[in-house]
Amino acid sequence: MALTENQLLNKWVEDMARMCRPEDIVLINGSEEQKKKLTEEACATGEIIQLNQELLPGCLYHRTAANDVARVEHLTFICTKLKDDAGPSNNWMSPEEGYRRAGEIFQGSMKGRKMYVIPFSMGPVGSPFSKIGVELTDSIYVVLNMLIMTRAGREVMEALGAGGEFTRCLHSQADLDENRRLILHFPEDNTIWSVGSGYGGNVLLGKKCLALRIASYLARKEMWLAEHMLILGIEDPTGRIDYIAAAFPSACGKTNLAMMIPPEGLKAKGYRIWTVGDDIAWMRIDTDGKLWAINPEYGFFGVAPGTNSKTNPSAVATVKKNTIFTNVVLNPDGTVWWEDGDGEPASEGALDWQGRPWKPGMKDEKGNTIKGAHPNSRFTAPFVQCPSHSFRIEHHHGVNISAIVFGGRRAHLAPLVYQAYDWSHGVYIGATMASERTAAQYGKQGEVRRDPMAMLPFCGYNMADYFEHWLRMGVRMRWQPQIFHVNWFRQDQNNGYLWPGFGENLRILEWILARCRGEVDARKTAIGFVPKLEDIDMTGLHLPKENMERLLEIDPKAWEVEMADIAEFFKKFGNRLPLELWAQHEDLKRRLEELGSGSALQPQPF
Ligand code: GTP
Ligand code: SPV
Ligand code: MN
Repeated sequence: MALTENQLLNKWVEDMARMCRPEDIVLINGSEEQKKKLTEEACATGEIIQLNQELLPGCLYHRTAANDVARVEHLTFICTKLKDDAGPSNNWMSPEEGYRRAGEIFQGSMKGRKMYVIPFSMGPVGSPFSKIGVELTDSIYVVLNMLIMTRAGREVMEALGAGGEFTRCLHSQADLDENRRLILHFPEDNTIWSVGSGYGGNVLLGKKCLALRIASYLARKEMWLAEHMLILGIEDPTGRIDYIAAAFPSACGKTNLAMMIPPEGLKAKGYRIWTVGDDIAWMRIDTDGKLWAINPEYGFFGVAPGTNSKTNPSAVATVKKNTIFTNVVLNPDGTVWWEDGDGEPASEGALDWQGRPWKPGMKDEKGNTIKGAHPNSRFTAPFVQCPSHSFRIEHHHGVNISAIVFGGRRAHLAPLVYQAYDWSHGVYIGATMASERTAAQYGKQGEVRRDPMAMLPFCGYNMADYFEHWLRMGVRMRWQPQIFHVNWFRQDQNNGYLWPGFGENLRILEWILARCRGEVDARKTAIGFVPKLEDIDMTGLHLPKENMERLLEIDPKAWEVEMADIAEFFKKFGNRLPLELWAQHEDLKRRLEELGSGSALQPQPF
């Protein structure tokens, strides 16, 4: 009997199975029954460990290979016919070479294993925003994660029908050898091939591979935006909800901001926060000329370390059931722990993320503390389990975006918040973003690198064209969102954070929304509009005034260095870079020179 009624799909599954040679092919239907059976199978082989079902009902535990704990940007490629179409910020391979090299690794890679066929929808099934993908994988861990992260199974098969289009996503963990690991995207063929990894963003192909790299390519063709952004709504006591979309690089605070709880001091104002998404936003201009956004995902794949009842109580509540924990500490009673989490790990019998006996305070030969959880350990949890989840997740048109916020980790330079003068200036601010590298990807941790719109690792085509696309989108909107830049991570001379972050960030969002509504004045500075100190509500937060001054300081000398680095970055794109961005660059340079010629370090009106 045919696998599905979609002949194109059947033929592709057949072709891929001929290459990978699985012992069986299983169609995922999304039923509880099938999920239970797969879980039991994975528990029997040890691939997955069932956690304490009394304390953590429905929760599972998994460890990835020690050499496979984050995205591998150096092994991630955009395979377009022309190298220039991938652009200078992406790794490129020709489609022929990509299929040939990965094909050799896929050859027989599923022998003795099953191939699971997962039909999934990014976005509500049937929404005009949504895209359907089908992932073939030999990993039950991937199946169970995809069942949380996406809408998957029968309902999607029905929406796909006999003749529907879908993104072909092929994954095999093969032998998990990093020398035989490749994450390949063929945007011109609507195809993704990922082999040799079992970790998150490399293998949950609906997420970064489809919903960002392939989707960004489609979005340019179809005149919309696919972005590495959280979406949250802020409801005031009158019931008005304003929505913000924010792009921060990996492990820079999207999940935390999306789930924030108003701080004690602002409680009296009666705000309510609605979480719409924590990682990806798909945005379209609707017939009203406004920008509307959906979250194409259906779950959270969040960073575990640092998550606790103080920093992110919503996340703590979200992961109490039906959650998969990856690379955290396993306690002997079948509970889990991670650094800067709640409570203490077991003093006896705990195992670290590699399955080795572990105790808090353990040191390696060099005297460095051994972490129990990997810094990029994660939880996978259903969206609707978040106490602040928005009912709008099911709306086919999503939510109207009032403000777009860019941000990153900058120990120095970038002030706590500033606002772009207009859309083009905002695009320049996004295009010139930079942040310190985190554990979410391989590479030197802490190094500042340019990460435009937090999309450096996720843009499926030439980023010069991507900037042009952003500029054009602005022209097409009748109501453009205001654009802002934030930095929660500015440090003092002792490397301490100057700003408390987390829930306190609402104070800054409050200013942002007040600016959007034109309710509050600001100081015009060289880099954009900066708040007047008295316009940030500090009720209940005892932060020295000097801190706030430092947080909003603009140092012309440091900006001079930054400008040179931005120019170097822009030059990589040659004459494909929109002239408008060079014009913005020259304008900023001139404004900074004017500021620099004064003696004060404080921003001056001009
Ligand atoms: P990805 O899932 O990798 O895209 O990351 P993300 O942007 O969702 O990052 P997340 O919210 O998970 O935060 C990553 C780390 O930053 C966690 O360890 C947080 O505790 C920490 N963090 C988040 N928000 C803040 C903040 O406002 N201030 C400070 N100091 N740390 C924060
Ligand atoms: C990120 O790295 O930005 C993530 C986690 O959100 S992953 O899905 O692994 O890409
Ligand atoms: Mn992310």
